[in-house]
Amino acid sequence: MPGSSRITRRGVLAAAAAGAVTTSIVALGGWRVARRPVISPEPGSGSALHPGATTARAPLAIPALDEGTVDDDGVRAFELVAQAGESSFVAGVRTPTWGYNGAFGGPTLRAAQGERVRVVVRSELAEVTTTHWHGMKLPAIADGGPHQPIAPGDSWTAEWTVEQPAATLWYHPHNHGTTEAHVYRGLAGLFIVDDAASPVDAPLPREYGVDDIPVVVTDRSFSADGTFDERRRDAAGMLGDTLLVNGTVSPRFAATRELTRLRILNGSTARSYRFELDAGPLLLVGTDSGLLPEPVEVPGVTLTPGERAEVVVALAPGASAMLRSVPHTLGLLDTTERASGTGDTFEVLELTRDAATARPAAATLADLTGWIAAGGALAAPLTDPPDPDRRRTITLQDNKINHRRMNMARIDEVVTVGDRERWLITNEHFLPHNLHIHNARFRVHSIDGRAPTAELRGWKDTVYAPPSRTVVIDVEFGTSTDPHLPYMFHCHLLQHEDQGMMAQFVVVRPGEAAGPLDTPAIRDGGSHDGH
Ligand SMILES: [Cu+2]
Repeated sequence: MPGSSRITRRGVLAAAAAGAVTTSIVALGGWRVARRPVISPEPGSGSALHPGATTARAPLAIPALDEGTVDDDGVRAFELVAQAGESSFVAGVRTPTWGYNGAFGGPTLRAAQGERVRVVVRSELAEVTTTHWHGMKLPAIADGGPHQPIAPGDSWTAEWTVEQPAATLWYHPHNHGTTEAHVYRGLAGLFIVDDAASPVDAPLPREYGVDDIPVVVTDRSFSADGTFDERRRDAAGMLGDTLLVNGTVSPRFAATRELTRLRILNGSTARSYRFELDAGPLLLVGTDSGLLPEPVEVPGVTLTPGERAEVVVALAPGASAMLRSVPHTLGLLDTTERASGTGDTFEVLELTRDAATARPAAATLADLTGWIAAGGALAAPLTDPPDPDRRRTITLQDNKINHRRMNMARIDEVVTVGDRERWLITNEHFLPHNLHIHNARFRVHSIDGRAPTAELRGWKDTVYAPPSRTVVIDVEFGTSTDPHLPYMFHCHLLQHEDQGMMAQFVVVRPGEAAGPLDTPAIRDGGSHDGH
């Protein structure tokens, strides 16, 4: 580092700006290949609240890739087992955890648009759970929300046809009242959707575990006995002082190619992150629910719980880069910002590239820029949505939506299949909230009357709603209908969701009557009003 041994953000950016250690590629947008020499992390800077945790970096754990097996009937079949186990995140410390097909986290499932998929989820847990496919358009009966409980020892089968184009989706429990605890204990995995006709000529990294890397970012607090501390709560929910990235503390990924694609998921239950790269801007190629037509250079990406971003990092041989989460604002009062953890700094993931391990036949940044410049596109163009068929007003209060708490037996909204809807979401509360809509993807039309920034222009399924502002979104729902089974829309800060900040909608055919709801949870008297 020129003139400094301390790795401060300012110092790194200054070095990059001076041009001494980066090389500009002029083909498009000034994208750069980072050529900084390998650096050591600043001691103790990995976790603002957990000094000394980052002096040794560990190889980033890569969740197993599970592409299922294609049955005789042509269905791509997966099996998940929700189970309790034990993990060791810090040497010598054993932590009880939950996971799918293992002690923590879950495999990365992968299927393509147009495929029929079937997932059998068996639970070996001692309490009721569910498994929800976040971001997936699918029939309500397969959604895995609170109306599809899996009792201890039972199995549940979800089957659907993948409707949507390529996206980084994920799966996690969604049992009403215990979602935060179940996710916090470790139940979560990615579900990668590929395009039916994958643009094989697009020079985008796509080899899982080699240059296409899941980055599931979560935060935990540990008790003295090594268990996850489930009691430490702030207004936003449980804020941990230690990051687990795919379950790894202080991870390092050794890149073997110039381009590495990071599929970043904020899998935290409450914490938001502002991801930046010390070596320069982020090259954003995808948002929650799909790829952008072309890469966009952004200074950073803010992800609230449940949101995703796909970015591409370019590293020259011998170079390294640090993905950090830096202090940011959620537009809250100062005291609420602090209680929401937005002032914290984390080193999320160090990326290194050893000159000796270069793999051949991989796309370079020049390939990608040249391909885009020649008219290539990673996804369909982001055209302005058509005029909405109807508008809905959604207001957020203290653990309420439209002044009501979640009631499992109540239908809050009725959507007619095929309608394009414009939702006007206003956070009337002083706490941070976001909104996630099941069985849908949407585009952000405006925030407080202004057009969205580049990081919010793509397809989304979860959006942050700052206090006292209105976020306007144009929603496109899935094609399934069921007047008797609902989908959820809710705050994805999971403590809020558990406390009732969730509502239900059904999708019906034109002219079809909605309800009554008929699910096991309702027959068992599972109303949740006034929880
Ligand atoms: Cu909330």
